[in-house]
Amino acid sequence: MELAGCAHPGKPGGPVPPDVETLRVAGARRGLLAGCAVQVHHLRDDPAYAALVAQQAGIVVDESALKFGPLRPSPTEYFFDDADYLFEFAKKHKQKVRGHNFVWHQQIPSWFASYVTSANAERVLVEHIEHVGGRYAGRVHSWDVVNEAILLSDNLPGGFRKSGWQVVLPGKDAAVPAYIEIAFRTARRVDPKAMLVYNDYGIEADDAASVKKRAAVMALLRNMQSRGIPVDALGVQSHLTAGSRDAFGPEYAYGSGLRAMIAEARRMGLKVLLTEMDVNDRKLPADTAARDAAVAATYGGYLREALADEAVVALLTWGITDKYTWLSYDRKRDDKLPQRCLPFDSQMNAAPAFFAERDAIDGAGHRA
Ligand code: 9MR
Repeated sequence: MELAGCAHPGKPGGPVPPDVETLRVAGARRGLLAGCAVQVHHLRDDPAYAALVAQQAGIVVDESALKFGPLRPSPTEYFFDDADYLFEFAKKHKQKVRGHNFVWHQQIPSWFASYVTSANAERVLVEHIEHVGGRYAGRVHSWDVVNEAILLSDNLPGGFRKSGWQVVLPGKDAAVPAYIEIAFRTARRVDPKAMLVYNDYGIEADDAASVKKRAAVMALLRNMQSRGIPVDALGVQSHLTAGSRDAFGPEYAYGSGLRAMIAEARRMGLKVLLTEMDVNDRKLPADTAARDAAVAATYGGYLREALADEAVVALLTWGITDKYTWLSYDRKRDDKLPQRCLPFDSQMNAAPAFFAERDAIDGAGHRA
C-alpha cells in the first residue's frame, strides 16, 4: 500500500483521503512509532477495518491473541493461529509488532487454578515464555513482560497485586516478586532483541491514588534495576477519561505528575511507551460535537505533555475505531450511547481526536 504523504491536513467527519498525512507517517517523521491495538478476527472479517489499520499504524498489538489464556487451551497445547495472522499482517504492511503480554492477572486459562502450584509454577512460566517468546523471537518490537502487577488496595508490601502468579511465586524478596524476576530474565534470554516493558494503568493523572500508584511502579523499576533484572521501558497505558479538573477533580488532570514520571524513567535509562491510549467519554453530555471536542482536547493536552519528553518512543491507541472499542461493552455510558473514544468513529471516519493526535505528534520534537 502506498503511504499517505503530508500534503493535505484533512478535516474531521469523513474518510481520510489518501493525501492526508497518516498517524504512522507523522510519527515516523518524528522518530516516534505510532499505531494501535487490533483484533485479529476483525482484521480477517472486516476489510475496511483492516485497510484502516494498514494505513494508519506503524506498530500493532493484538488486544488478546498473545495473552496466556488465549494461547493455552490446555497445559500441553498452544493456539498460535491468531498471533501468527497478526505477524503476517504486520509483515505485509511493514508494521512493527508489540507482544502483550506474558504475565497478567486476567485472561489466564481456566486450567490455571487447578494445575499451577508453587511446585510447578516456575517451570510453567519459563516454558510459556520460552515457547511463545521463542516462536516470535527477533520479530517483536517490545514485550509487555508483566502487565498491571501493582494494586495498592491489596495491601501487600511493595503494593503488589495478589494475582494468581503472585500467590504461587511470591519469592523471598518483598521488593521484587519472584515471578516478575523470572519473567523478565527469561524474556531477555529468549528474545534478546525485544524491548522489555513493565506496563500499567492508573499512573497518568494528578490525583492522590495515581500519585501513590506511580510511586509504587517507579519503586518496582528501581528495585529491578538495582538487582540487575533486565527492564528497558515503562508502558504507560493511558486509558484516560475526558472531563475537567474544575468539574471532576485532579483525576481528570494530566500534567506535572506525568511529566515527572516520564523524566524519572528517562534518567533511569528507560524508554517510555504510551501503550493503550483511549479517552472514555462517560462523564460528557450526549451531544456528539461537544463530546468529540472534549475527547479531542484530552488527546491533544495529554499528548502535548507526554510527547514533550523524547524518552517516549511509541504511541498506540487501544483500537483505531469506535466500532470495536472495549469501552462500549466494559465502560458503558449511563445513556447507553456508544463511546466516542478513538481517532476514528464507528463509521471509520476521522474524528477530531485523530487530528488532535496527529497534530500533537507533528508538534513533538524529533527523537533520537
Ligand atoms: O481490550 C481487551 C479486551 O478485548 C479484553 O476482553 C480484556 C480482557 O480483560 O482486555 C482488554 O485489554 C486490556 C489490556 O489487555 C490491559 N489493559 C486494560 C485493557 C482494557 O481492559
